[in-house]
Amino acid sequence: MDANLARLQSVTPPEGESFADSLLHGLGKTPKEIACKYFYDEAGSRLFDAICELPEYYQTRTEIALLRRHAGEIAGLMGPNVEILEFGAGSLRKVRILLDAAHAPIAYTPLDISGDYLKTVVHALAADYPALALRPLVGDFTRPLALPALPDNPRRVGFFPGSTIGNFKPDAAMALLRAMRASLNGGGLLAGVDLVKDPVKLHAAYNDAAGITALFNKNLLMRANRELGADFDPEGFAHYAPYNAAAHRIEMYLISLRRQSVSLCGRPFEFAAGEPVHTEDSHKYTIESFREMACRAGFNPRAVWTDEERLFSVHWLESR
Ligand code: AVJ
Repeated sequence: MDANLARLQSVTPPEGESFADSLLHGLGKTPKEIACKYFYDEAGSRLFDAICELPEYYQTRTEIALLRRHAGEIAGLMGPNVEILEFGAGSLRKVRILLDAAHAPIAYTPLDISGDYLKTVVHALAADYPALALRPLVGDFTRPLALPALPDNPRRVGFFPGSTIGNFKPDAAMALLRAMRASLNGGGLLAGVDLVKDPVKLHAAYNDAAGITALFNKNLLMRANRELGADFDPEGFAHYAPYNAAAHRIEMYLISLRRQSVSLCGRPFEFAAGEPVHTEDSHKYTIESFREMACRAGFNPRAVWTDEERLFSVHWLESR
């Protein structure tokens, strides 16, 4: 047991909607949908880590290079003795860059929806940063959060990398930024945002040659089979991820390849041949359009960093 590592704490109210509720609701709708947050059970989190290593998926390596290149400046903007609160912490890889550059950070609070995965990855971090108080939280950052206070109430800064913001429609994204601002008690937010670009490059990033994104998408069905005893045939669905240029977003679907019936929680669900199930949106922004949205959410956008090809952006937003 690492002395600096607190026990995994749940911050999502237990009466909340479950995967089963959400799936029954989403598959009962026309058109059918599954909420993208359910990608991230332990298997899905690992598949996502594999996506981040793909040659076509430029996002992760571009963002990491930006964080490394500007770590000193970022640390200066964050200031000393902070608590870093990460929304959707995943593999905990990127925060190391911040922790190494930050001036005497006091605490790191990773929040993730996959408690199993968080539990596994947080130990290595605890061993590498013995002076840091680690407060792993399992929860859903789209719901109201009851964040536990830390002993000395350090200044809090938010970290929201990976363009996770892109999963939300613009109105919801704005509301989410607002809610994050409220949970930061006046502290700033460092956010990573994928940019609009050549649609061919965007398309390739979500339709990789190795088929990992297809497996990631189909993990929703596998997860329903594992956790809820559903009988989805993953071969009976195709991964389909077109770029909707007018809406500036990648849209992901699972398309039923034949007419089929699937049993879920004792109820039959019919799929027509060719019927889509919407599983994810991944919105792309320009630097300006993101800064405008951040303004409307009550932030003052300050520094912004991008790469030579303008593939990805990292934004420092101050609370107003
Ligand atoms: C983690 C939500 C940012 O939208 O690019 C990767 C998830 N989906 N490939 C993204 C994802 C398909 C990813 N985000």
